[in-house]
Amino acid sequence: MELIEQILKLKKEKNALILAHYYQIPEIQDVADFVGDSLALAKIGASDARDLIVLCGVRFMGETAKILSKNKKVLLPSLDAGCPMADMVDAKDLQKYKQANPNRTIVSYVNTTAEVKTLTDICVTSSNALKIMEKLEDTQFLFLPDRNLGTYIQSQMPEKDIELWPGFCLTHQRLRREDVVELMDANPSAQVLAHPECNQGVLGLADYIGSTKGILDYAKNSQHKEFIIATEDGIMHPLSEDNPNKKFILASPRLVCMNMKKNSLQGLYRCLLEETNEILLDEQTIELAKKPLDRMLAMS
Ligand code: CIZ
Ligand code: SF4
Repeated sequence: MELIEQILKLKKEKNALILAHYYQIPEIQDVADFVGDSLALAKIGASDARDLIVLCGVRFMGETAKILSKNKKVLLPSLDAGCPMADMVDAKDLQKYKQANPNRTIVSYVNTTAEVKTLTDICVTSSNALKIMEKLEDTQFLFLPDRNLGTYIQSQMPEKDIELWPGFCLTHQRLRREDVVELMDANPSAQVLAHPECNQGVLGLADYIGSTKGILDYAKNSQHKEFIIATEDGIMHPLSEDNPNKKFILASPRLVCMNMKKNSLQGLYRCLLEETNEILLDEQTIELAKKPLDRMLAMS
């Protein structure tokens, strides 16, 4: 309790903005000014007047916020909170791919490093990927890094030629189809809500497939009362807060992202106090990485 009060006091003194992703621990979500997905957080970071931002999430989210707010100070409570999926694309490999395939439009999921964004034509998130790719007139794409989200997009747009980078989210990949089948048998009236980063076996069982925000909106608007949730454990907190009379069952106790969970209240306090762990990117990287993000924002 004392720690929470100290964080709130410091935040006020420093006029800081605390942003938290839905996959953060409940205590961090509760102390934040805004909780959202990576894109919503980056947009709020850019439009808010405060110029000190503490982003409680993983590194690519901090980088995205910095790219969209280059004159602000963006801090990450744990600088080593990376995203193994983002790290599955090496910028040099992507550069080679582009040289060999100059006609393919490079579509990058926001879960990529700033360096990879500099080599990207347009960024997408799990909530706007399909809508944006349907609007593009291009016919040949490389989608990276998530092959699960990419396969889902391919299935919805069979007329387009989409090559997939072989990346995946370690956390969502741990969920097996059998885990979901077992819970469906035990909870026959529950609907299955799945994130597109889950594997195809799991997605084939889903009543709804969507981003974190998509899952939250679906659960709120649904007449159903029970749901099996196939995404990272942090989302259980806003789901139960928003819907006290509905039941949510996490599809597996293994759905915990170790990187998202590197942030703690103590780490947040220290980061705010010492203003350490700043996200620093050079001007050229910011300028080039901003282009595909701006293109996405203009189209969504
Ligand atoms: O973009 C995000 O915030 C991620 C990683 C997941 C989602 O579905 O919102
Ligand atoms: Fe990366 Fe998956 Fe963790 Fe999200 S949940 S930060 S995609 S490893």
